[in-house]
Amino acid sequence: MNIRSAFQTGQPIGTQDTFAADVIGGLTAQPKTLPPKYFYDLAGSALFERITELPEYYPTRCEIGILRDQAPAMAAMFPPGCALIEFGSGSSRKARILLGAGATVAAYIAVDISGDFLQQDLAQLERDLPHLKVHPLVADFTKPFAIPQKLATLPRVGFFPGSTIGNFEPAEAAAFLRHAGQVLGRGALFLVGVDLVKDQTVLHRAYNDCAGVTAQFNLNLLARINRELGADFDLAAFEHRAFFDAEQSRIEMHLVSTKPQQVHVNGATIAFRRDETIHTENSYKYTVDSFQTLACSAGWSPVEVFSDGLFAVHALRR
Ligand code: SAH
Ligand code: AVI
Repeated sequence: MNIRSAFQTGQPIGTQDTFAADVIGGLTAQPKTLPPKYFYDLAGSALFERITELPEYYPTRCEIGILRDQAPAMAAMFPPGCALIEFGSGSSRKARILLGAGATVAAYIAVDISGDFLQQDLAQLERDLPHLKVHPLVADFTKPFAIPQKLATLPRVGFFPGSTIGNFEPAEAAAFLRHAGQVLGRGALFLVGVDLVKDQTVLHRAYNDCAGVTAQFNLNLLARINRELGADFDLAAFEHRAFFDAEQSRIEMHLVSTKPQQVHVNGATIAFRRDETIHTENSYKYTVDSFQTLACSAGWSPVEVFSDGLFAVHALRR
């Protein structure tokens, strides 16, 4: 199968009108916010990949280590001939480890909002694993999306690595887990990668790297708004700020206006005070217990936890 011919949109992921409405809605709110899903255009996805290589950003290395050690035990839980559905697949690097671990996986469905980036690595995956049906799906994973009919009868296993679940507020995370339960079906296995609460210095460094790549990733959101909505953000007049809020157990990421200024976005004028921020992302950190409690509240039962003490991959059953 040619994966380009299979490349589909699972549902409308939002037009430029939706993007504009979300941006204006966020920038006219108090405090100002922007939805983190808009980080991931082609440039943003490439910057995220660079983040995963940074010495300070431990989550990717930790999760890959856990997957390399434990993939055979995880794969032993897969029903034969299943479809592996990854939510927010990015480069699909972690799915490759699971797909190579011996289970008879019939199909890999890679769901991601970053359509241009999604296409890049899957052709190679299909060449490497010719028995596997590879199906990219450009969709917002928080909304219903259509599984291709020819794969619809396969038993499903869900995969949600990267601690992307940490980018939701806890109530949104529970809603997402319920929604994923509907997508995956009764009795399904779900592997969810979750970053653990840890030493605050380690957390702080992971989001304030010396090379400034996380700052570029954060600022790319404004660059994207300039590119796609014809806005006039002066990127030199905004600074990256990230800190750990222990009470809420989350890293907060902001863009700080370094001076009083006005920005024009899609016909709206947005005023910034000096030091006023746009809250661009939360990255919640969980303990094993606090995540299991959340999963149980959303209809999932914990069956196993694979952890190196810094990061945890939870196996859940619906
Ligand atoms: N799974 C990969 C990538 C994690 S980065 C890993 O573990 O390394 C988060 C990924 O989720 C990005 O590829 C981003 O494009 C995607 N994403 C973020 N919000 C999304 C949404 N609402 N719907 C679909 N994909 C989303
Ligand atoms: C994708 N997500 C889990 C990353 C995180 O750690 O919250 C995104 C990221 N933001 C800054 N660095 C990485």
